[in-house]
Amino acid sequence: MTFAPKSSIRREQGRGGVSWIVAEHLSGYQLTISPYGGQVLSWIRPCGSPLLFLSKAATFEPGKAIRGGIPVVFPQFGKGELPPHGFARTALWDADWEEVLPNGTVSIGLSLRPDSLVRALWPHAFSLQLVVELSQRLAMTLRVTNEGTAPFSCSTALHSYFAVSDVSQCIIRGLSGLSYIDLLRGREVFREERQEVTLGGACDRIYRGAPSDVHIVDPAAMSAVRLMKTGFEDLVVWNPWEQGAKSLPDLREGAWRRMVCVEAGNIAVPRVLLPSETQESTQVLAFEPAG
Ligand code: TA6
Repeated sequence: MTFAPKSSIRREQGRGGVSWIVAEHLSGYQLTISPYGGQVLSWIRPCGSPLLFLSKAATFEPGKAIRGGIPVVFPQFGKGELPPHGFARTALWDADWEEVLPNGTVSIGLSLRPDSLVRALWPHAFSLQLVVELSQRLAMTLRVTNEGTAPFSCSTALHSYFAVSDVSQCIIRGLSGLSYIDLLRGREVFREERQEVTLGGACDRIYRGAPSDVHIVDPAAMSAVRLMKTGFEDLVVWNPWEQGAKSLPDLREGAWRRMVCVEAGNIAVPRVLLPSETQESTQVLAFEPAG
């Protein structure tokens, strides 16, 4: 008798007193999501290799962001009037569904609506929905709806931390010809001329009008992650490097070398949502062997 592999979903006691959603696709890809922050914490290949970086010094304390995985940035990117990267990544989201579809895809729906604390921070009626679907790919769709009677402006991003062997060897393909805002050079705007972008030091850039398809290549692992996006205009490339990492207590010494953030978002130009309008953005990640 042969046993056909099946997809599965279960709950596990996570850190910070939160119950984590742990899923495995019939192909062997695995995923962990925390309702705290609506955050994908891990995405693991069938062979057991993690494709996302999660800091071993990450704090799982209420009110603090988890360093790694794929934090959801809303309604603000970076520093500003709200906490850095907004409040979505430190809020407890509702898990609306956790199911295996007939084709074996694992589908998880999470949502966030403002509570009194959030309304005090940001007085706009909104709802966020994040749909995460695991097959041999990891698909994430973020929907922002203006539930109020007045327009509001917001930025969104999926702040993905990719695991790499050595960030100094990492190559990002697909950014050539784009203009980018360099946050380490006074937000000056430059043009990317390279077909293959490599990081030789700290990097914090918002590439504008990025294409729907980029590759994050890890030459040492002879592998790549393909990032496909729709409804996200920009891509941020970030690594703090050795000096910058020293100011991040939730990053162990030297760990900066094994991560690179490539973040799909609507950042350079925040989006204005009219009453009842929904903005839908999708990111699909796929592992690819890279010779
Ligand atoms: O991803 C770019 C960035 O805005 C950087 O400037 C850096 O601050 C990073 O996000 C991490 O931010 P966090 O608040 O998670 O430490």
